[in-house]
Amino acid sequence: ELHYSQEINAAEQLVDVHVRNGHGDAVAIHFEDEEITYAELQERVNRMGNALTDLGVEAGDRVVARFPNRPEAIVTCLAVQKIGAVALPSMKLLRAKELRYIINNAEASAVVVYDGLVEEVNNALPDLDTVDDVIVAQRNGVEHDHHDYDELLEAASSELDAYPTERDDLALMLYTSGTTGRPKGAVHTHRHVLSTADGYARYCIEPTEDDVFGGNPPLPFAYGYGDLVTFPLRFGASVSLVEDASPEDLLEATEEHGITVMCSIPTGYNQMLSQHPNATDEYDLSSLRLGLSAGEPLTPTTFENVKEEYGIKLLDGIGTTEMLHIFISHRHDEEIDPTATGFAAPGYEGKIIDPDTGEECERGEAGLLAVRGPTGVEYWNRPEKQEDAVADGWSLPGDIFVQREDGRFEYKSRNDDLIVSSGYNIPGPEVEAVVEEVEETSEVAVVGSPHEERGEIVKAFVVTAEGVTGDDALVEKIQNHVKDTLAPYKYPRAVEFVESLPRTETGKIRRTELRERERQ
Ligand code: 3SK
Repeated sequence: ELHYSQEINAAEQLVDVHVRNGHGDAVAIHFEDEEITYAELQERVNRMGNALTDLGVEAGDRVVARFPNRPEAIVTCLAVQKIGAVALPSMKLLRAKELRYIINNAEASAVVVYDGLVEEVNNALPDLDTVDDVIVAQRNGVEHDHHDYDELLEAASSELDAYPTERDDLALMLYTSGTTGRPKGAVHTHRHVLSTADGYARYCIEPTEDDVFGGNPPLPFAYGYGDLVTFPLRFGASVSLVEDASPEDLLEATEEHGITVMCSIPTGYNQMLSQHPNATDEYDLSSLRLGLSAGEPLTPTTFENVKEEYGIKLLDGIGTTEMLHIFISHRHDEEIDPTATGFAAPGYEGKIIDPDTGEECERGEAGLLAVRGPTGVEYWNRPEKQEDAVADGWSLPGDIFVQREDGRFEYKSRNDDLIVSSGYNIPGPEVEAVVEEVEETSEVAVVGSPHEERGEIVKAFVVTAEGVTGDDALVEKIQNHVKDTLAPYKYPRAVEFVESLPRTETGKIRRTELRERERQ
């Protein structure tokens, strides 16, 4: 079990502790040509924390951080936590409609945003009920009439003592797409944040000060936040940040910054392998010691290809935004069976239950995964969702697994309508609702269809309106409408026109039947 003192502040633990321990000159963040030491990171965090306080942000307030993977994202989240407020990193692809819902639901008081991402904030702003301040980091010359990030930092004091937060005070809030279409805010305490590093990372990855974490999961994705913020900083290591990293960027960053622990999703590894089949001839990748993979199921083929090409093991894991990070994984130094996800991570317990009765299944029997440990599910203002996600203190991530005789957990499928495509969680019903807005459609069902590179793709089955023919022009119209309304990764890459949709006696769409049809 992990123990934390009553008064503890995650930001202080991730930065100030290292400076106090004489590690201030060590590099914390590599970004482009810049090397930001722990002492410099502390100064930026302090200035940002003071700037936010000067604007009126108080302990407990929610502050949105909307950035690609850049140092300002880390500075903002840590500054918010250091003053006792709650950091709410926002996925950069979100459109005004989604931002409006999230920001109003969280009742956020401020938004800190990269200028390249300010447009959707401006579009949402007239309907934001609680936001008093918008702070823009102007990096591309985008004109704005908000507070300027650099000016605020320059004017603010560089001295800041951490707010005396308690271990169960909120530190981080991440929105997750459920199957209902309305995102839910998963909230996490200072203790939760630290425990992801002190359990899973400490034992499964065993980071040292010499490690350089790098990769492409976005920081607002719980997986990215852990891999690229909490883990490197907890262990006095460093992170190589790359904005919108392509496979080539990651290989280049590995050579330039000496990445030792690569973090990506299976799609990311497959793209690196297919786009750069001779990567070891092109780049010096000798610094790599381990790869982390999550976000979607890892196939044994990808595991073997990465091992053969880069000479490293891929450590697969499953986590959820609700649990903040990985709860099932192998350890890097044990024999990895690539046909299984691994064992319950240190501090966690897992079991398989019958989805109907809740009874524990026998080893070898498929059922619903239930987990518990140092992190747990807590939604912001959504008690009805809390009940669905937790049973008797066990969190139910919604995946079907088998626990083998040797204790390893083997992934089978999702138990609900969430589509997992290239690591993005996409609720089918949310896309359905938007496709239905196209006037030429009458009925729509959206499911995941297996795809070699992306794991799954979003597929829409569409019954057209009376007298309308389903043709390529209509496919394009549907796709563009979804791209314009929701985050573009949610658009249906496949559209099939059908006469009717399979329904239950009570009229519910039988998505399971469509999913099964796709899998044949
Ligand atoms: O998708 C996952 O497996 C995952 C892993 C770590 C943290 C969060 C998530 C959703």
